[in-house]
Amino acid sequence: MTHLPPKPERDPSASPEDSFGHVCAGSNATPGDGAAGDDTAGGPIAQILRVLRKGERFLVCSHSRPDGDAVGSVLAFGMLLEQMGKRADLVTADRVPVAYRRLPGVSGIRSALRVHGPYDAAILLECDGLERTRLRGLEEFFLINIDHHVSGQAYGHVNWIDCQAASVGEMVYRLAKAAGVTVTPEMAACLYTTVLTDTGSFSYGALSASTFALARELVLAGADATAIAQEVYYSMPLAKVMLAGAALSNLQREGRLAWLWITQEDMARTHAVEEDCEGIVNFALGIAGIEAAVFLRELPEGHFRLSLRGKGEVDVAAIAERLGGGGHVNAAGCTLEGPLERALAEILAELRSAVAAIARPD
Ligand SMILES: [Mn+2]
Repeated sequence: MTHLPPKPERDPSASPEDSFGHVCAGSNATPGDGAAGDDTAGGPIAQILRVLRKGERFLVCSHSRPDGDAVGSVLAFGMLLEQMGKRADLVTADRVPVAYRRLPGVSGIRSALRVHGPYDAAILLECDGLERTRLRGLEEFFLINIDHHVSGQAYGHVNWIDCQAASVGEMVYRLAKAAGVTVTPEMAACLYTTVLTDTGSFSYGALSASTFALARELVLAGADATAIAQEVYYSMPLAKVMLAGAALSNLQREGRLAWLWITQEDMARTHAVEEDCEGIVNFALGIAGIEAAVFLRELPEGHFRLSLRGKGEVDVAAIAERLGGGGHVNAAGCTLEGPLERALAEILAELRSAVAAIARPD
């Protein structure tokens, strides 16, 4: 008989999972051109700095179910504004997940579903649309949209979308440098967290030599890489590990595909909350010979939330978009109708044909 963990006091609606946005479709700058075009006089960095310098009060938001990039970039943006002598209100719809609750300044992030106030602009970090925030009332503000998802849309009054950025935090770092503010150890810790988590500990995403150069600069600026990794990866609630066990007991493999799932009953039995589901899909993806993996989580109303992952050969963002979701090429999500057998049949049909289309090595 296993002793179950006490029910954690956490907001069950908070989860960082698959809060992706995705096409470098609409930026005021050339999409995906990295640092080259963004820093020019007419580029988005200059446009954003003009708005920030002119205004006094700003609202800084990110997507619902905030992940490491959302939390870290919101906090760092707040610090940037503070150094510029501005006032900043930091708001996300859901509470900050446990893994990020020890970041500097985190108590400054307010959880709300409606925003309202005398703001000179609202800054939206890593949202491919206003609805990603799950915040009401944003429409009335001057909107600054900063995103790195391939599905990024130019819905703001100023749009800076750079799909080459490893995290939105990297973009905030570039903005801070352009603004001439000091990257304090606190800001560096927040920004390092964005890079660490959005690259899966430097293992995927828009990973390049410049990602490691950025990590180096942030460590030089005072980010404690060991402490941050300990907090993010080695401080899991027991319920999360118990939930992973439940999911692993449902693990299935078929050729280069693997999948696993959890039900509402599993969630209840392990006392898990939504954010505990984050990362479970990686157990399936981590199997040798697997090209794509999916994790299905039963929602209270009987639908299934899917986390799709690929190792590079399968574009899971394209599959997720066909099914009404979205994401990155290697990491995406969507929601399908239940029951489990129906959702599985739907996603496996897509994945089987995607895997069949991969050229087999000789
Ligand atoms: Mn991100």
